[in-house]
Amino acid sequence: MSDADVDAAGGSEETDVDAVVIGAGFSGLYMLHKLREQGLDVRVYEKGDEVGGTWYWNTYPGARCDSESHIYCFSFDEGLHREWEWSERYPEQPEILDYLQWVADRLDLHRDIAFEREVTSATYDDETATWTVELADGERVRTRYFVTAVGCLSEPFLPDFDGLGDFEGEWYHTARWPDEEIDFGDDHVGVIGTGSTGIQFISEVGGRADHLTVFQRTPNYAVPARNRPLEDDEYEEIRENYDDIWARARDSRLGMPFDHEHETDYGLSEEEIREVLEERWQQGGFRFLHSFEPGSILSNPELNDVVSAFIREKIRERVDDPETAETLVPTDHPYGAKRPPMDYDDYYGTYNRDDVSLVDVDENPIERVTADGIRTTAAHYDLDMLVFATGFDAMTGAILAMDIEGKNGQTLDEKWEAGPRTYLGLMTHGFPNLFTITGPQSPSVLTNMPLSIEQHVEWIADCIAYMDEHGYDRIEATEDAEDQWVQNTNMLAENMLFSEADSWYRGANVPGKTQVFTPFPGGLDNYREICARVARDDYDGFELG
Ligand code: N01
Repeated sequence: MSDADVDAAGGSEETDVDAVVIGAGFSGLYMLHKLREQGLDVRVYEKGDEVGGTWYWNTYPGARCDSESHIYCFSFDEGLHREWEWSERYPEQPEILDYLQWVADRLDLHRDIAFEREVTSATYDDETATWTVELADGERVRTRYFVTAVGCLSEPFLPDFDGLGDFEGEWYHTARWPDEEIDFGDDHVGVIGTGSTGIQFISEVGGRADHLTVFQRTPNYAVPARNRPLEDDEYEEIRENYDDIWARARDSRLGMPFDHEHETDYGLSEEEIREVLEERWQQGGFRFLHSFEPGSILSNPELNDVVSAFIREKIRERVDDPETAETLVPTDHPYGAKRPPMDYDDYYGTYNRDDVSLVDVDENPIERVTADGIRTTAAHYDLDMLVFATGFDAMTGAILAMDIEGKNGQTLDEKWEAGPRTYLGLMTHGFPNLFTITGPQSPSVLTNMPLSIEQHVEWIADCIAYMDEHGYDRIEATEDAEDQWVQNTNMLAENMLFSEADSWYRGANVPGKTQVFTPFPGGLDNYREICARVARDDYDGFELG
């Protein structure tokens, strides 16, 4: 379809392809496969030296996925999910990476992916309706369709602590963990951050280091994951029921096929609610968040009060020292207003060890990093190694790390200055032919990611097929449709409890970032319907030409 001749090894020649896709994680791999099947000439650029995305970068000890393994995979190809067999209820990072490499091999994807290539900018030309994408090494590629598949949590956030440059020991961010095995044995290790990552890391490394000091600013509500090996017969049953499992997952709020046996909390006494919670606590994982009618824990403050109090009691029961327990008990935000972390390995029990200690840096903030540790307003902590589990510039960070210039010289940075503006999280007005997989204002991080990704990829591929069929060469979200979508997303979020936490969902973790709730909180099931209707109505809300 194109006159392209792209030199995979690089070069400065300007070349043409039908589609450029940035990133080779779940999203980029499927997008490549799908568009290639439709006969397009596709080029994927990937910063890393292998496929994997999130699971390529996040190799820190304890890294594991909170979605259950049998649904944390592609559903589009029966062969893929029938042949692969997950070993545990929740997949560990190396297993997911193996899976994605296996998928890439099976679908022969590597040949269209250029590795260790970083896209630095992309500029739209309205005359030709093409994008010129530029790489760090100077290569320029001209493409009709420009698709970002860069993930929602891929731009690491490192707080700007004074003195980090003076630190004489080793330090790491969890999302840029080194390849070589780190021996914590004789070290006094300090870890900053108690989000999902920190909780996994602390549970795993507590007891492996000479001493682990945890610097916690905000306590979190960790719910037991109840991980375990998947038995052969259990896996056989999953395989036999895959069609039903996927159908139920697609038709659910979270993209997870959990039953709602306790449909509603309406009319239940507090004691009855607690009975349900206890049962779900034993089941573990996201099934706990799903104890009642979808979304109700996140929108009903009275119910949430009971749930939050229930978890607080569980924390107090597990931690021996009452003062440590109180420091670990969250009181500043309701459960679920921040992304709920999972506890894989007795996270709270870790604090009962003599070689693990907790420092409350909300009460006594970190003043600076020194040559040999961390100084808070109350004390100095001697440390040989620092680990930053401090999260990401989420949702927009990785997209805005590239200089993207749309129509009339407007940059995406300028356009999103007061927060991202998109239509369906898929496109943004003023930037024709630019598609964002799991972009801001799509369900993404509030759902089981692979299913959300598949829906986006399929929608984009169908849209491109439609354009080809009708002879269109450009598509752009209208300003009206975008305004309505942003308003709709904000309104849904305001009716939930999300505003009661300073979370990365709202950009609150990055100093100076505009705070606005970014994912679409209306559920994957509803979102799928909306997108399908838009496509059925000849791409209602988009201008095609
Ligand atoms: O990052 P986070 P994460 N001084 O932003 C603290 C996904 N994920 O990497 O809460 C002191 O949640 C910060 O404190 P506070 C998942 O969606 C998935 O843990 O801002 N502390 C917080 O404790 C998850 O939600 C999986 O007060 C500072 C921590 O650093 C998302 O990734 C596994 C600080 C950051 O927590 C992000 O999780 C892991 C400072 N200056 C992650 N700055 C699985 O599915 C930040 N902090 C398994």
